[in-house]
Amino acid sequence: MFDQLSERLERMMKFLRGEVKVTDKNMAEALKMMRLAFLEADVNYKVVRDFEARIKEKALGEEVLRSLSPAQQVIKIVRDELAGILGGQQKPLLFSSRPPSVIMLVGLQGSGKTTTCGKLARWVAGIGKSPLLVSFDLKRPAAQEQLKTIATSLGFPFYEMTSARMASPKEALKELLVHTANRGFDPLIVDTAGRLHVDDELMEELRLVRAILDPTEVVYVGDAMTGQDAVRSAQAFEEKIGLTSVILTKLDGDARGGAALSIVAVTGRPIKFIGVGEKPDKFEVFHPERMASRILGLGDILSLIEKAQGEADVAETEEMARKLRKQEFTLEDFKKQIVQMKKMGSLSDLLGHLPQVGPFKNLAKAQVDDLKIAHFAAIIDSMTPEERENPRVLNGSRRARIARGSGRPVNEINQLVRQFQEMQKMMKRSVVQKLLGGLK
Ligand SMILES: Nc1nc2c(ncn2[C@@H]2O[C@H](COP(=O)(O)OP(=O)(O)O)[C@@H](O)[C@H]2O)c(=O)[nH]1
Ligand SMILES: [Mg+2]
Repeated sequence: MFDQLSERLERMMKFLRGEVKVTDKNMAEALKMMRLAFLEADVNYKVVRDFEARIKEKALGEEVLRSLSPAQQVIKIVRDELAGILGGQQKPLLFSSRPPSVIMLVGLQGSGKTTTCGKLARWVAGIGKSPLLVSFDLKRPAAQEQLKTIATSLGFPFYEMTSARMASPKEALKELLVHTANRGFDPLIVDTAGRLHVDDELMEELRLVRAILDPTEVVYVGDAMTGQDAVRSAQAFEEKIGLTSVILTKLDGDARGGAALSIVAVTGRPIKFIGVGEKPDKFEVFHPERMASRILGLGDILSLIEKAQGEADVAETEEMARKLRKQEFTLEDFKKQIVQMKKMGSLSDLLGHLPQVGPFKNLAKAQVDDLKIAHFAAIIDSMTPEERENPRVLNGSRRARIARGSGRPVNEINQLVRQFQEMQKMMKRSVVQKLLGGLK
């Protein structure tokens, strides 16, 4: 996610870390690096200009200049300001105190509305709600089918809306609300038609649906890959029908970050979720602060742990974090981790949350598959407790014995040990230690 932007900002931070004092001159240099990074990432120029002004003002303030590690202070300022332009505090999805809540998704064609309806239904079901799905995309017959298929495959009810019914839209919409309320569904998730461009007919249609359904949330679904185009069309939707929040999709692709970093400032609406893949579970609550850390290459350990908490043992995860911090992480722990990772989803997914430095970058691309995890576990099982504690004792004859015991070739054992050592080495780096230090 936002690889190029991250790389450039990391370079800027490295530059700052190398400076003993913060001066007008090196700040100007750092700000220039930052400005270029943002402009290249297609961030709205006004957003960049304001951002730069705020950083400059704070970074050259008294407190920073007098502090012991000015560069660190500046990095913290950059991180906080970045979190600020991403929206500050996480804003939760709103529900009506008088159910059903109505969540209406709008946006251009192909932005991911229909897919997101399914993802959102799955997410609200996860917090104990009973969603009902309906589509107002009546022009394209395939649109109804698409949402119905998604609803059915996820096991959620789908309400069939037809053009015939919509001939008298007021009645049709009221009927829908009664149906929803009587059966105890909450929320009603509403898919709508999209166009390639914003046009009056579409806006008219959406305004009508909006006026009658009185949605709790009108969510703009924007394709992050389209950068400033997504921001401009969000602005048009905001002006013509009014929005309450934003979901950005396709952040798994090579989106440069421009949409995410501009849309909140331009529309004044918070990003509540992001789509990070086509599958229904590729959906995350959007946390501005964590995203800021992630972009700056400081890693998003909190999201990682949250994800782990959903699927694994909390105490164990905390224990792992403690061991990593104290550098007591052994091969036995490594095994527990990879088995746990298997439970949590693909390794590359997970590693995307970690600091994008050193060996992790390669590991993330490595796509360790289930079979390989099983093999690694078998190898570690064939080791003695001493070997697991301290892989340095693994000489040739020990490796040969482990190979026989696990039924895996020696080169695979070498590979495992090498990966483990790389991980250990990387854990010793100060930036990771600092992050882990933030965890109790
Ligand atoms: N990679 C990726 N693809 C997505 C994401 N969200 C939606 N898509 C894909 O984008 C395409 C258009 O999605 P669709 O929901 O039909 O868009 P709609 O026209 O706005 O309803 C489909 O191929 C989806 O699978 C996402 O977060 N990541
Ligand atoms: Mg659609």
